[in-house]
Amino acid sequence: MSAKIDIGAEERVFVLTGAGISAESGLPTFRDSNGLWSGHRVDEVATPEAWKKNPELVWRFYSMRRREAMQAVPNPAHHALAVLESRLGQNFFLCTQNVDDLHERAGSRNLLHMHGELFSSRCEDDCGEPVFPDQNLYESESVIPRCKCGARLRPHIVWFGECPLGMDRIMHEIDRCHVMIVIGTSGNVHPAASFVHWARQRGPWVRTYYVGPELPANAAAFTEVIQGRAGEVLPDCLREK
Ligand code: BV8
Ligand code: ZN
Repeated sequence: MSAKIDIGAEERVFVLTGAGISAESGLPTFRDSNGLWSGHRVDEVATPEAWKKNPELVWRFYSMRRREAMQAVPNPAHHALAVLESRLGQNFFLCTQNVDDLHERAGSRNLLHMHGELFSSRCEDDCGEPVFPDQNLYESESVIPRCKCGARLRPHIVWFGECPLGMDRIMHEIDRCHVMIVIGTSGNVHPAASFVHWARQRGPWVRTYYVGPELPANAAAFTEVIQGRAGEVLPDCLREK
């Protein structure tokens, strides 16, 4: 039986998830592949410079990730968070670093993708055309889609060096939470890795938990670390008293 995360009836919960929560759904994490995503280095496929240099390679990479994510299904950790949300209602907020749609498919609703979404695309020039849902695969130069303005369409992903999405909402939710639960993230990528510090700075009454099989880089900042694979330990941790 894993440790319990007790949540009071009126307490607000902020959850941050990373690639680790999707690991048991078969989606590779960044670290497990030694910093390589299917043979590609981050700076070859996940930066604005990579896009300028080789948009075809970037679209091949994200098309492969779309294909993988379409074949994946939510695991018990995703479902446990959706159950917690149904229990807490508006006192629950989920921020994910992940770009897959497994949280939505498990039923999570009050959710923010701070690093963008795999199944959305947008104009590379931000000409005003809206971000739109897009499940298509673009695997060669000739099929790279164009915006109405003539510019190329790009994945709606926050690359390294780009500004994360929803930071105002995230800061607001950190400022009012009583409990922060961080799941499956190595704590190497900022600003997400700082959220636990921002929460702790508010005062000793804020309780912070980490759930994952290895200690994250920011482990010392957590009130408690619950070691284990999220799909195995999270349902028990969050089970109602
Ligand atoms: C920004 C979309 C300014 C792409 C991603 C030096 C110091 C501090 C910061 C920087 C610095 N140098 C550069 C920076 C900035 C940079 C950064 O942090 N770089 C790092 C590498 C040093 N950050 C940025 O550029 C960000 N932008 O800073 O803008 C700003 C700041 C504040 C306010 C306004 C503006 C933008 C970063 C976003 C990049 N895009 N994703 C895509 O997915 O294709 S990041 C991407 O990699 C993921 O989204 C994720 O965030 C990250 C991988 O991290 P994790 O999710 O933690 O995954 P990882 O593989 O590392 O770890 C997996 C974990 O799961 C492990 O701990 C493992 O133990 C655990 N696990 C494994 N199995 C399980 C499990 N856990 C539970 N259950 C299991 N079964
Ligand atoms: Zn455009």
